[in-house]
Amino acid sequence: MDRPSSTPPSLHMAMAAFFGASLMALSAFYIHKRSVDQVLRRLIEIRRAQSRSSRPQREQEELYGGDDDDEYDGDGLREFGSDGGGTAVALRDYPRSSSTSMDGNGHRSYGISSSLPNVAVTTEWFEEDDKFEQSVGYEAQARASSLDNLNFVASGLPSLRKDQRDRENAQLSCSYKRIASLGRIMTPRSPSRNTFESAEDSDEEGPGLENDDCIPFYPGNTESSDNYGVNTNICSLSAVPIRGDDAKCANSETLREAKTGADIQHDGKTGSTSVNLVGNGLTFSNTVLPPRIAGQEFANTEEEEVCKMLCECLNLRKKYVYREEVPPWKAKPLAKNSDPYHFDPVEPSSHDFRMEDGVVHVYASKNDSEELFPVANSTEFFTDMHYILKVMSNGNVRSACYHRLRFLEEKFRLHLLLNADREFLAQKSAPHRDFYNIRKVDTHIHHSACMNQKHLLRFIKSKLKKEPDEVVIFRDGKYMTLKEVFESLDLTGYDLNVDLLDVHADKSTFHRFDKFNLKYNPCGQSRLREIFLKQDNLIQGRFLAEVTKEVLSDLEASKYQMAEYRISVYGRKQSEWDQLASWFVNNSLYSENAIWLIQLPRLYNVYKNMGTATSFQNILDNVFIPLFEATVNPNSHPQLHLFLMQVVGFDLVDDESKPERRPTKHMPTPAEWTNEFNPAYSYYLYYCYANLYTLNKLRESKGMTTIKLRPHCGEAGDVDHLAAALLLCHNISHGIILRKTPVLQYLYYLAQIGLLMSPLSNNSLFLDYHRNPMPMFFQRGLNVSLSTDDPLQIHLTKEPLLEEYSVAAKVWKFSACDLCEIARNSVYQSGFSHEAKAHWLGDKYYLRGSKGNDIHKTNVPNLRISFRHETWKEEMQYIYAGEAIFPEDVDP
Ligand SMILES: *[C@@H]1O[C@H](CO)[C@@H](O)[C@H](O)[C@H]1NC(C)=O
Ligand SMILES: *[C@@H]1O[C@H](CO)[C@@H](O)[C@H](O)[C@H]1NC(C)=O
Ligand SMILES: *[C@@H]1O[C@H](CO)[C@@H](O)[C@H](O)[C@H]1NC(C)=O
Ligand SMILES: *[C@@H]1O[C@H](CO)[C@@H](O)[C@H](O)[C@H]1NC(C)=O
Ligand SMILES: *[C@@H]1O[C@H](CO)[C@@H](O)[C@H](O)[C@H]1NC(C)=O
Ligand SMILES: CC(=O)N[C@H]1CO[C@H](CO)[C@@H](O)[C@@H]1O
Ligand SMILES: [Zn+2]
Repeated sequence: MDRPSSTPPSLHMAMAAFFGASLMALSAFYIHKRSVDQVLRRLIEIRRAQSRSSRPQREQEELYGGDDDDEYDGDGLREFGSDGGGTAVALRDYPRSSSTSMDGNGHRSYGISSSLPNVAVTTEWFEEDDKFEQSVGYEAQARASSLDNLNFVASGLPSLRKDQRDRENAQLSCSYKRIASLGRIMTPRSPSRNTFESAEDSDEEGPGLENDDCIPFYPGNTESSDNYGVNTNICSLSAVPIRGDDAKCANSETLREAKTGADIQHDGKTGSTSVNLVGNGLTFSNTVLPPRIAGQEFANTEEEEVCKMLCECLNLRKKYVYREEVPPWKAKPLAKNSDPYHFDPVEPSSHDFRMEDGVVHVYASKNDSEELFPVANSTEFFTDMHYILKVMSNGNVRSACYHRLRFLEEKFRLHLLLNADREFLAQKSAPHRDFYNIRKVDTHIHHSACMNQKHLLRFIKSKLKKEPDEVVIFRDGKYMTLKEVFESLDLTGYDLNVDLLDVHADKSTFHRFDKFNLKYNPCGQSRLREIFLKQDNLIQGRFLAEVTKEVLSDLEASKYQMAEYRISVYGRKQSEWDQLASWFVNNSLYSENAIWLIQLPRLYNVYKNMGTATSFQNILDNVFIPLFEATVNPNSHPQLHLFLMQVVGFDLVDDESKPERRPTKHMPTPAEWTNEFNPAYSYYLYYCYANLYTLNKLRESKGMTTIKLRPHCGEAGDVDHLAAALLLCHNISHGIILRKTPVLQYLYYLAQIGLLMSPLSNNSLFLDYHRNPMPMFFQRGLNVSLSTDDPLQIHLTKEPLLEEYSVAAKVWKFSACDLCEIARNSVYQSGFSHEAKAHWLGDKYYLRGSKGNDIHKTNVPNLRISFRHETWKEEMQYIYAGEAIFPEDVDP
C-alpha cells in the first residue's frame, strides 16, 4: 500500500453543507421570481409519505439527486440512437432531467411506476418557463427547501454574487454537474485537473464544463479554505476524524449514522465494506454518494426486474466464456525450452475427434461415444443471444443503464476532484517508475501492417540495392527478378518515396490489405505486396520475415513495449497452418516482446464465388482440424505444435458494416450453408467459439497453452455483434459501437470485458477523433487500452504505440496517472504468460483491487485502483441485490 489517505471524511460533510448552503443562497435570489408553493407542498407530502429508508440516507440521496434509479425523462436517451446528437438538445435536457431526478423520490413513495416520467409535473415546470435560469431557479428552490426541511443550517455564508458566468454555470446544473463544478473549485490546481473537460464532446453528451474555472458559488471563501476549502465550522460539527487511514475512523458518528439503516435491515456486510474502503486509503467514501447497499430493497418491482435481467445476461456470459479450470498462477509452470523452436517428440494421446454439425467433438478414444468436452449448441446460443437483444431493447433497462453509466462517469470525476493530487503525489513518490518505463502492450496490431511506412520503404530500397537479381515472383508467364519488377513498374530505387508507396499502392494493395484483397491485379503494385508482405510467395516469405525481424528487434530495443501481432489464416486449405508455422520456425521468428494471434477474415462468400469452398463447413474444417491434429498428436505437425505455443488468441476480421441478416434461433448447420451469402457475424463467432472451446479444454487437459477468442467487434455495423461477443469473447478490439447501446455498455462494464481501442485507426481519422468514445469509456470504468491497429497506414513515428498514447494524452488531456492505468490495463488484457505479467505488474497481479497493484511496477497509485474496484463492486452489488460474490483473483 502506498501513502495512507489523509483527506478527512469531514470533507464530504463540508462539501455537502456547502452545496446545500449555496443552493439556499441561489434560491434566495430567485425566490422573488417564482412561486415555490407547488414545489414545497409536494416535497412536504413526499416527506410525510416516505417511510422507506432512514433519514440520513435520504438526506444524502436528495442532496445528490438520488439519481440512481431508473426514471428518466425520455429525451436523454434519444441521442443514443442517433449518431449526431446535437448539443442544443442535450443542453435543454439537463434541467429537465434534474428535476425528474428529484421527483424520483416522489415516484418511489407514491408507488407510481418509475418508468413513466411524471410528465405532469416536469413539463408543467418546464413549459411555463422556457429559460434555463428559471428552471434552475426552481430546482434550486426545490432543493434548498428540501434541505431546509432537514434543518440544514447555512449560517455565515457569504452573500451570493451573480454574474454572467454564474448563469452559464447554472445552465449546466444537472445535479451531478453541479457537484463536479463545486468540487473542482476546491481542488487546487494539479496536472490532471482538467483531464476530462474536453471529453464531453462525445455523441451522447451535452456541453462541457468549460466555464468552471470561475467560482460561482464561493465568492471569497478565504477564511474557510485550507487545502481543500474545508469549512472548519462544519468540520467540527460533524466530528469526523481527520485521517482516513485508520479503520476505526470509519466508525465515526456520521459514517455510522449513514450506514445504520442498511445495517439494521441486513447483515453486517455493508458496514465492513465501508471500513475497508477507508482502510484502503480511498478518500472517496461511500457516504458521499450512497450506493445501493447490500440487500437494499429495490424501489419498485420494475427496478428489480431490470436488475434481474442484467444479472441474467451476466450469468449467461459466465456460462459460455471459456475459463481455465486452474488459473495459470495456480498451475505449475510450463517447462520452458531455451530454444522456442526446438521440437521434442511428444507421445500422442488416444483422443479421437469428429466434426459434427460444424463443431469438433472430442472423445476419449475411438470406441468411446461420450463426448468429453460438451459445448452449448448453436440453437442454445442463438436463443441466448436473442434474450440479450430483447433485454437491450427494453426501455426500462435502457434508461436504468443510461443512468448508471452517467452516475459512474460523474463519480469518476468526483474522484478526480478529490484525489487527483494525491494520485499525483503517489506517483511522484514511486521511485524510478514513470510513464516511459512501465510496460505497455500493443494489444491490437496487424502483422502485415506492423512496420511504419518509412521502415518499409527503407527496407524495399535496401533490397533493391543489395539483391537486385533475386528471382522474386512469377508473373505473366515468367520469373522476374526484383530489378525487373521495378523496371516493369517504371520505378528506380531513387524514385521511391513514401508518397509513391502510399498513393500508388494505396487503393488496391496497401490500403487495408490486412483485410486480404483477393483481387488479382496484374498491373500495378499488387506485386510489391506479393513480394514484400506475403509469406507464401516464391521466396517463401523471406523478405517479410526479414522486415518482421527488424520490427521485433526495434521492439526489443525499446524494452518496455510489447506487441500482439495478428496474422492471417484464411481457411482455404488445410495446409495453411503448416505453411505458416514452418515460416515461423524456418526464420526463427521469436521475441520475448511479441506473441501472436490468428485472424480469420470472414470471406466465405468470396471463396464460394471463386469455387474454393462449397459450404461454410469447408472453412471450419480447414481452420480447426489441423489444430486438433496438432494437439492430439504433436508429432503429426511438429512445427505447428511449436508455433501454437506462441499463439494466444483468435481474431475475426473484416468490414463489419456490410449488411447482414440477424440469425434466427434455428440456423442451417455449416454443412447446409451452401448459398452464396456470407453468414452473419454472430454465426461466424459462434462456430469459432465452439471449436476453440473444445480445443482449449483439450489443450488444457494436456498441459498446453490455450487460445482465447478476441475478435474485432463493434467497429461498425450492428449491435448484434457486440451482443454475441458479450456471451462468447474474452476481449474485443474496437467496441466503439458500444456508445450507441447503454445496456451493452453497462454490461461490458460489469463484466470488465477488455476493449482494445485504436482511436487513430481508419474508422476514426482525425476529424472523428473527437467523437471517439474512448475517454468516456475510460471515465466510466470500462476496461480500455490503447493500441495501434495498422502502423503502416496510420502512424508517422518510429514508436507508433507511444504516438497513440501521446495523441490521446494531448487531445483528451489524460494525466500521467490515466496513461499508466491504461498501460496497466493493456498488460492485463494481453495474452502474455503468467510469468511475464508477474514480472511486469508485480507478483500478486492476479489479485483484485489494490492488493494486486504494485506501484513500483505499474506507477498506478493504489488510490486509483481501489476506486475502480470499489466502484465496480458497488455496481455489482446493486445489480445482484447485494448477493454478488467476488472472487479474490481476476479472471484468467
Ligand atoms: C475398439 O473396439 C474394437 C472392436 O470393437 C477393438 O478391437 C479395439 O481394441 C477397441 N479399442 C479400444 C481403444 O478400446
Ligand atoms: C441443443 O441443446 C439443447 C439443450 O442443451 C437441446 O435441448 C437441443 O435438442 C439441442 N439442439 C440440437 C440441434 O442439438
Ligand atoms: C522451411 O524449411 C524446410 C526445410 O528446409 C523447407 O522444406 C520448407 O519449405 C520451408 N518452409 C518455408 C515456409 O520456408
Ligand atoms: C475507413 O475509412 C473509410 C473512409 O473514411 C471508410 O469508408 C471505411 O469504412 C473505414 N473502415 C473501417 C473499417 O471503418
Ligand atoms: C481492467 O481489468 C483488470 C483485470 O481484471 C483490472 O485489474 C483493472 O483494474 C481493470 N481496469 C479498469 C479500468 O477497471
Ligand atoms: C474480461 C476478460 O475476460 N478479460 C480477458 C481478456 O483477455 C486476456 C488474455 O486472454 C485475459 O487474461 C483476460 O482475462
Ligand atoms: Zn484491426
